[in-house]
Amino acid sequence: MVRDKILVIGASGQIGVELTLALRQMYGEASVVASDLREENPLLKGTGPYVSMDVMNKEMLHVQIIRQNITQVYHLAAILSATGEKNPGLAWHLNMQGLLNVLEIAHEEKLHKVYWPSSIAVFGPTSPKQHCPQQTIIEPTTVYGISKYAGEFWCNYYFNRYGVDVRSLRYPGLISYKSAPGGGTTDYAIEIFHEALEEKKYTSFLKEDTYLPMMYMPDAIKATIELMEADAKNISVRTSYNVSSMSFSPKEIGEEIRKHIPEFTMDFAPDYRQNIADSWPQSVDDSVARKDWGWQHEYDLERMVKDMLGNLK
Ligand code: NAD
Ligand code: AKB
Repeated sequence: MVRDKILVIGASGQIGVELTLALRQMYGEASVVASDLREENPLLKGTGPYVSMDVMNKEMLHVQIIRQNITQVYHLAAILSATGEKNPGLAWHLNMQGLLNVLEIAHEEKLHKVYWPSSIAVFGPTSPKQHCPQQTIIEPTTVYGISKYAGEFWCNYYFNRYGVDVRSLRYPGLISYKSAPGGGTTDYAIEIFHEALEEKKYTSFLKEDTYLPMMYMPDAIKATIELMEADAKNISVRTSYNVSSMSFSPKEIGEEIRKHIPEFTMDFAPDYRQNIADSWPQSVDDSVARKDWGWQHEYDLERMVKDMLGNLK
């Protein structure tokens, strides 16, 4: 059996840091090359190889993949929903061209597998709000959502046309404490912990009753690795899988935090991100992922809040 060598693109980001560390535990430090446009995240230093790289530079990406004998790529570099609305052209350019560069090289170099995350942002105001199904009306209204939906179909295209084994998850908003979030609409659910511990109060940029699908990072890493380890014959979705674990509103997470920090108070000052949140479903149905490759989450709101506060303290 050929030993896999992995390249993580966007390794210094919120997901990249934790995914790189998890992959290094599984495959060995030297077998996972971290790369990013920005400097190496301090948590990655000394844990394995790092290269500074721009995914938009296709030649450099190609050279690195050949030079390092890469067989799998996890492509995480993207501009997220809130930042994307500030510069739609740039978000479209990075989110699309970066993915096309990876898919084209994966095809040319016959890479074993590619991972690329999509998002619940593919759904729009016309999608069902509750238990949004795997297949449904999908009319995204943010540039981020449009780029993710188009990306899903590029993945499907490269799988069907060239046999590139590319796999994908539609992550909900991800909550974590190791690495800072990168400009999403769901970032309030991370900021709230830091402010609760430091200031004992938080002003949410989303209204108190805005429910969104969310997931704790350990579950997101578990889902990613389980999908990538699954037998190819069990992968029936080559666009991107819905995955879900919890759904809550700013008010609900505030109340859960107050169980641990009784003096914590919240107020609400919705900004431009409210429109983005209002366009997304409140919960998603991930029964296809559960049936195909046995997906099961571990963290609900209560367990996640306890773990976040314990680690941030
Ligand atoms: P992030 O912004 O924290 O990290 C992205 C990383 O990509 C950053 O370190 C950035 O420096 C790097 N990057 C940007 N441009 C680059 C380029 N041209 N070349 C190389 N690296 C570049 O984002 P994240 O939250 O870790 O998200 C990773 C992926 O997961 C993205 O595709 C995102 O859309 C998706 N996703 C994230 C969430 C979430 O809640 N975090 C939810 C759904 C989907
Ligand atoms: C964002 O809010 O942009 C991300 C996402 C749900 O894709 N967290």
